[in-house]
Amino acid sequence: MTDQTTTTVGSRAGSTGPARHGQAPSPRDLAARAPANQPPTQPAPALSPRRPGEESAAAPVTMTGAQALVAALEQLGVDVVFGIPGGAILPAYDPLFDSRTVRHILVRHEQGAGHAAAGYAQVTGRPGVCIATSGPGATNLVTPLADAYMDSVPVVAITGQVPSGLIGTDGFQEADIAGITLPVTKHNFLVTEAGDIARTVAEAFHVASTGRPGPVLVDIAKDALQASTQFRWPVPFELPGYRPVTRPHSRQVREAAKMMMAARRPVLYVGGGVIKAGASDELLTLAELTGMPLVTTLMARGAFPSSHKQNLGMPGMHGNVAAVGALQKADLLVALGARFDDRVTGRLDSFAPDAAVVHADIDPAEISKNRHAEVPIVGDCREVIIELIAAIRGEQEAGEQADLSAWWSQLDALRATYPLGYDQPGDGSLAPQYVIERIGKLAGPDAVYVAGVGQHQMWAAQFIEHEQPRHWLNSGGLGTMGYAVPAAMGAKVGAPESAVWAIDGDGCFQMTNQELATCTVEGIPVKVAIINNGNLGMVRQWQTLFYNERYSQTDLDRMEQGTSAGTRIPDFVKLAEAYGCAGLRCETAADVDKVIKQAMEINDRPVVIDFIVHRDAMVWPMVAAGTSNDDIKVARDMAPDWDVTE
Ligand SMILES: Cc1ncc(C[n+]2csc(CCOP(=O)(O)OP(=O)(O)O)c2C)c(N)n1
Ligand SMILES: [Mg+2]
Repeated sequence: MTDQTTTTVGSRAGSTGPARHGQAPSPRDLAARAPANQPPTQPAPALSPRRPGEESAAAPVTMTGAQALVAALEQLGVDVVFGIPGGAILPAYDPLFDSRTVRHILVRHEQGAGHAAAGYAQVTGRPGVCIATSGPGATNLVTPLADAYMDSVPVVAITGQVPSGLIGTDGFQEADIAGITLPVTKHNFLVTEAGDIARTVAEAFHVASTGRPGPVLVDIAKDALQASTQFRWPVPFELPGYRPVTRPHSRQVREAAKMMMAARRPVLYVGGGVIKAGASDELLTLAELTGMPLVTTLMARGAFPSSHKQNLGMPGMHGNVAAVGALQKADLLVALGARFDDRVTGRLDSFAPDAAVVHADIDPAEISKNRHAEVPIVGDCREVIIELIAAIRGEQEAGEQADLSAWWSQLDALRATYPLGYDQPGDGSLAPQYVIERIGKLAGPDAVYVAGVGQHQMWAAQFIEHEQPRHWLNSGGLGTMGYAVPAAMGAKVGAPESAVWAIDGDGCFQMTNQELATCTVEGIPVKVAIINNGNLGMVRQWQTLFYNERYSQTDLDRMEQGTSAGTRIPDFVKLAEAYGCAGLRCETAADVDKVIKQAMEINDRPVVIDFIVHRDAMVWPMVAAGTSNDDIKVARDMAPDWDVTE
């Protein structure tokens, strides 16, 4: 840095290069992306349409730091920000009031702003933006920032800070948010000079959206927002040392291609990085060229069509037997944008014991972090796959290609013997899996599905056919209850033409449902399916299996088991109506389709459906935490026979 007024506070190692998505759109695109409820507009006239980093700037314009912040957002093509004002950030809200291109959505809790920004980013590929005031406003952003960090989502958070003279004095509403978020942001900045604001915001967008995407926080002191400055655009970056590598090393790629052609039991282990890189088309080509089986992790659902015969499904703790078995029996894993998460590997020392590993990732820090890679490839997944395709074509022309038929018959036997399934409850109550399956069928592959965290999340990953990238959003890494409603709100703002379904738990829903008020007031007609089992189902499942059915603190309602007697607290239908949403309830299998269709017809306001489901349904298969994938159970005390034949 050339001056000390912008403090760069570091973070995630390694990383990265321009992502396919997430680049700031040209201001010319602004009119096309104006929010539905505002007329298309042009960016502020006096400013140059060039991107930051380009040579030569327009003549400087005198304005306040706050105006420079808003002008920078406009120049970066930001069409929406989610936030709540307060003392320290108030100067920024004044020029924001005048912006013709940046729509501000007033949320009800800053956590909602953060998840909404992430939901927006996940469906559009562009950074999502959230704004909060200093102190408690900023600390309310910590959870969504940590969430976005774990799932590599480009989010830019802008927070007001107390005036620079008060920093360090325990001033009113002072919190060291740069310090607090240091471990959960890709990068963050503290800005104390008006003249640094525009450049820092441009840098934040660049860092958030290039290389391995992630959240970036810009904390701006109130006096910097109020001071006068000269605004120029574009502004050159000052990011020494930040040069993400996107082009893979060709020798590594050739080596990987050779191994792929020689392997007898290869598996493509596909992670969320493939979606971030926009590499789904290339992945399809690679898969069909090689005929290899593939698995798509929780974060990669939709990276490759679920309906494609080469897709074995989801691996991991609640993955299906064929997908988990494929990894365990493989002689080669080709990991693409995946990070060998413990929920996928199970006990690491018994994970895929016979496999050599090719690991391609844009973040060098991921490679060999959990599992040694025989062939490490640092690069953007799309570029890696394109080069792999070329190298494999070369190998194939030279006559190289192992016969995978024995491998496929082994996997097909597992697939046929242990398909995903569920039991209908004996007491006539609704099976939660059935509800989710029907939503997936009726809403179809063009809808965007956003899950909360718990059993319903796993069933939504399992029983909805995920056919397209950026149509499945969930909190994979952090497992944040409360993610679904605000993330669905952000997704609907980013993709207004798509139906957006939040599949939420009754526990999760109670953490952030106040954003339904935002959805109603702002005209964001999301659909929320509450899978209401009356309890913290996933925790209860562990109590059933590992704590002798001692249900300590997991019941949420006051309903009597197996009856409709008792009190619904809260009554979600009444709650929905109180928020101005349509509120529906469904308690029987016979009504499921009818109620879903009814919800699909309502598009002038948000809809909430309270699906009353069986309270004891369990997610299967399951690899118990800390155990080996080899010990997967398909039902309680029931292990698969790995040696089945067709
Ligand atoms: C913020 C937060 N607190 C606690 C947990 C631990 N936890 C994981 S799943 C779960 C239960 C979720 O209940 P619900 O939303 O009703 O979903 P269900 O499992 O019943 O489908 C809990 C408490 C968490 N993941 N996140
Ligand atoms: Mg529940």
